[in-house]
Amino acid sequence: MAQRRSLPDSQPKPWVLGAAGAKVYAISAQNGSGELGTAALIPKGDKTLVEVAIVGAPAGVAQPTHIHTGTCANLDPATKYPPAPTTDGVSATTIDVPLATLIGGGFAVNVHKSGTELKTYVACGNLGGS
Ligand SMILES: [Cu+2]
Repeated sequence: MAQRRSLPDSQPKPWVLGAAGAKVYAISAQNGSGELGTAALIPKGDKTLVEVAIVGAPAGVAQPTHIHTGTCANLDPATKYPPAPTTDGVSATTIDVPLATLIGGGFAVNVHKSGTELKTYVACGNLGGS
């Protein structure tokens, strides 16, 4: 009988993509970073689990990850909601906002290069629309 194994914490967790009501949006590289991936939004009642999975992320660097108002092309620099930093390509945080708000209000999720290089955006994905 096959034994169930769990992936290491540093790996994206693909089973959330099948979670009931989950929405998944592409995250594209910015400023030549080569970092790209997905943002999965999983409804948790009045809250939402935000799972960011990025390939090409630098090992061991906590990359600040935020939900901002606007689009990737025109982002309000003020952070609207702050999920945990993406570290080794993964961020998973339940935030106190319903899914319908996140996908209905003109928001984008972005990833910054590092805590000391906040002004360099390395990846971004628009939320909503599909
Ligand atoms: Cu940000």
